[in-house]
Amino acid sequence: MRIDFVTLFPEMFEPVLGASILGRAREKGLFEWACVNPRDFSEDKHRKVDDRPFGGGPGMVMMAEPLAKAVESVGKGPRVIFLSPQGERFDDRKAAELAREERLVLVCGHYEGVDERVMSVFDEELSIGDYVLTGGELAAMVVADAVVRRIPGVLKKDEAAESESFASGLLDFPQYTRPRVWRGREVPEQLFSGDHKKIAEWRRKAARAATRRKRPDLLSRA
Ligand code: 4HQ
Repeated sequence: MRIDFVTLFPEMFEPVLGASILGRAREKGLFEWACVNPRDFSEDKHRKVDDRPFGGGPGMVMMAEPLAKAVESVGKGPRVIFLSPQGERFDDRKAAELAREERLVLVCGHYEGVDERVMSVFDEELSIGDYVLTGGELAAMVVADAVVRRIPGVLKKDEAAESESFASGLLDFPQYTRPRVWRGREVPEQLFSGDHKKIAEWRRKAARAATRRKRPDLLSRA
C-alpha cells in the first residue's frame, strides 16, 4: 500500500511511521508513504495557505486552491479521505475495508478548518473520535497505523493473534508474565495447568467478563 499525506507539517510523520511495525512494513516493501505540502502549491510570494474567514470571526481558514492542487498532484485513482471531527467514525471495520486499497490519500486540515468548497475534492470524511485536535496529522497517522497493520504480511504470526480479538467483538483476555506473584497478587492458576483446552476456556470467559465490565456496548452490538 502507498499512502500520501497532504499536510502543512510533514516533519511530524517520520518519527511515528519510521518506528516499530510501520517502520518494518516499509523496509519489507509492504508500505510506502510520502507527504505533499499545500504550501508548495501556494501562488502567494509568502507561500500563504490560510486567510481570514469571510463574515469575520476568530482564527484562520485553509484556502481552497493550495489544498486542492496538493491533492490533485497525487493523481487520479486513490480514495481521498479528509480527517475531521465531522466525519464518519473510524473503527476496526473501516480499517479492514481501507486495508484492501492499493493507495490512499489522507488530508490533514489545520487552523479553524478548510474552505467548505474544497470538500468537493475529497471522497469521504473520517473522524477518529469526538475531541478537537490541533490538526489532522495525528488522526491521519492513527488511521494509517490501524490500516497498515491489517495488510497481509505486516504482522508476524505471534503479533497477528493478538489483533484477532477485536474482530471477534470482544476485548483481549488479560495477560500475565513473570513474576508469578507481584506485590502479593497472583497470576490465575488456570494458566499453569498445562491443559490448553482449560486455558483457552479461561481466556474466553475472562475476555467476556472484561468486555461486560469495561465495554458493555460491544456486547450488545455483537
Ligand atoms: N481535527 N478526527 C481540526 C480533528 C480530527 C478528529 C482534524 C481538528 C481537522 C481542522 N480529525 N482539523 N477528531 O479533531 O479527525
